[in-house]
Amino acid sequence: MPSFTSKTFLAIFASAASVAAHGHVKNIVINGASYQGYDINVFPYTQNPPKVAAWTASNTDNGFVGPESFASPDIICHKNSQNAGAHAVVAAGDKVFVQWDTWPESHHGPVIDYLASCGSQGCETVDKTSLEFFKIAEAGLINGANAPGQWASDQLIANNNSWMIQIPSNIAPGNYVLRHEIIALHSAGDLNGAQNYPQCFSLVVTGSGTARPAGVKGTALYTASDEGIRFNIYRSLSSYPIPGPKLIDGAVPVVQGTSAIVSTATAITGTVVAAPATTTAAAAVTTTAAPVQQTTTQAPVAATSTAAAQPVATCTRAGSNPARPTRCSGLGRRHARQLKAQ
Ligand SMILES: [Cu+2]
Repeated sequence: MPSFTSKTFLAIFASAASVAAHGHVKNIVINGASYQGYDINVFPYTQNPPKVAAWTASNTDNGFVGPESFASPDIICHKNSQNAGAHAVVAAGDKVFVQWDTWPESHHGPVIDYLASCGSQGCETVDKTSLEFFKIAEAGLINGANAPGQWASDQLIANNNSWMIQIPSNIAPGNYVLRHEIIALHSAGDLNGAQNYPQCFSLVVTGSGTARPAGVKGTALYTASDEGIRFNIYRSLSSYPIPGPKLIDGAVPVVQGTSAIVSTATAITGTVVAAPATTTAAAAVTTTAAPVQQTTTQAPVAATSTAAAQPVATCTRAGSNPARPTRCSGLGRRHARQLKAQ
């Protein structure tokens, strides 16, 4: 029987970890109806994946877009992203609860949300490079007393890897892309060390709002030298300048909470006209006090509201600063470079 070397073990561990590394949005919940996200572990390998409200992406390692790509279309809705084949409907003023499958504790940083109008043609066919994003919510440093601080990402983890977004009630009805993003700052003290994890969803917003805020192209949201992009978190902090354009008038303060799933909804295909979401099969009725249950057909994750099993093992920690991850499995050159630099 061949001996099981530590090298073999590491290889196995690394490949297993690369699957689970970082995260992606598994579903969004609107008024109790859960819409499936872009399942990056399955859809890229599926002949005819379902049309969902989430935009596609090619980051099958659950990796990130770095500052060197801020001028590339990859920053808009993640790597090689293509239009969602369908959309969800939400009324202005309503909430969209975004559920990630996991998030590593070490990857501290802000959580930022944008909308961009797709115009009357709808978001299924819009050219993503023409989208102009305006910021509807942002959260960054919560408490910086003890490095590396408490961040919006930590709040997201504590909230069952989820984030509550409220669509401002003044937004004019129409077709919009929701761009939800975590920026991980654990390496951001180095130039090009920040890691952006954008996730996009196509929405039809209903209501009687009239605001059509101006926005900026995705490729103009950030630069590598922005104060909040090149930023060292391993020190005592009193503030953090959240990057990107200013919040729009009417942006709603971020209040976190949960949104119980009472049904599973199928995203709507076809253009423009706002129809009420058709919901099916009230699969798992939960009360608002109960932990949110996963109702998609993916591997059932028994969600717990405690922070007991947060995935921190995707990045091994080493070096003089134990809080500083030096290696994230499955992630290419940046993490490799860091390892070398240690
Ligand atoms: Cu990482």
